[in-house]
Amino acid sequence: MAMLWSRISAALPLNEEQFPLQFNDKVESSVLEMLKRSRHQLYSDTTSASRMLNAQIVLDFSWEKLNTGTWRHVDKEWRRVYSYGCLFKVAALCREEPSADEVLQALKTCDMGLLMGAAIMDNILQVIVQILQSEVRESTKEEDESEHAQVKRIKIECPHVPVIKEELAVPRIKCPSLESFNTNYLLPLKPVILEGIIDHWPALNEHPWSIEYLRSVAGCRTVPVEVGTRYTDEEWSQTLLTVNGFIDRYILNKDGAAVGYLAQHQLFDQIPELKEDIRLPDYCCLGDGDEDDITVNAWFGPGGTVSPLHQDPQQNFLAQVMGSKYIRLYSPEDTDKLYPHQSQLLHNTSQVEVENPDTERFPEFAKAPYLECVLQPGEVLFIPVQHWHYIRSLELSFSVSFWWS
Ligand SMILES: O=C(O)CCC(=O)C(=O)O
Repeated sequence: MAMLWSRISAALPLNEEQFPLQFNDKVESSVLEMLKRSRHQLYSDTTSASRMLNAQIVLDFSWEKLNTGTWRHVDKEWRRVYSYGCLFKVAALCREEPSADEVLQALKTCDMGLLMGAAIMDNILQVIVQILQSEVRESTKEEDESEHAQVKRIKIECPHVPVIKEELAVPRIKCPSLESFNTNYLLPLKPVILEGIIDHWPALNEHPWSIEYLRSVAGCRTVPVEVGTRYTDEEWSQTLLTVNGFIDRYILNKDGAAVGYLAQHQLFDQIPELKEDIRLPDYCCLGDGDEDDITVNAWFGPGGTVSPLHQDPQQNFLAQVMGSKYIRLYSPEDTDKLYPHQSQLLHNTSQVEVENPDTERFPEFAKAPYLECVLQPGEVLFIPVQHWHYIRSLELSFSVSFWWS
């Protein structure tokens, strides 16, 4: 650990004068004063306790701002202040011979900054997180090896796998040309399974994604997790866990926990090692939007995870990397037979439990035509904009979806 601080400080500006602290007038002068004090402490001798105290004041103050009103209305300046607070806290934790526990705390602090803050100083938290991660990897190598032995013993689940009727099956096509995909599927907004278009992804080849691999690149990272069978349930909630914690609790189900789903759109920005293992499908270039506007989502969870029937405002390529999923698709033309929730928040979600519908409450549902499939690793489902989709994972599964326009 002795080298840790020298690696972190090498990523920081050389001196106080070169360390930027510019904010607009949304940030009160008392907060700016605290930030300046923390910056000064970074380059001078003082106690860890004093460094920690100042960093915590910055964090507590900005956390309050981040949690006031709706997220959309939180001023970005406060997210930047929060990131600075994280940076100063990491420095306080790592400056003097940190214990293994302090390094883990520092890693979690960086992740909180990456998730809740806004990028500062050329995304310095991302740089520091890589340094901390390599430190943690070194010190937990032995533990990882014993984990591997355990992972091999995971029981293969026997889910209820629906038999897909041929007349209802989503059509399949192998590596169509851009033009053929555009004419036959994108313009008429028809779902299709694209085969062979992600075979080159490192996630399926060089380092096939598996529990062991995810533990090795991201095990100690803190990520948001959804807890509960489906997001329409009363008991559904969100929490923060390390990827290792998520795997132990919800995949290996060590303590018999409820269903948890790592479903989020920030994972690939937060953990670049995973982003390098996937590629944007070429077909996204047929959209009008910019590449930067494509949202890439991760969906990692145990068998039995359900995404209730819902629709989204963009085109979607759902790429299956690990495990398989049962998927049903309904056209937006049949929305009136799908009984969307009345509330503004859930108006894009159907009230019907697709595989166990209440036929008395929702009599029209049985009349809605649909397509279905079991999506296997290496396959990509095109879900046209506004098409209703219901998804149940049949086993441990990792999918990546691309929302594009
Ligand atoms: O795979 C899932 O569970 C949900 C995917 C989804 O709804 C989406 O990509 O829009």
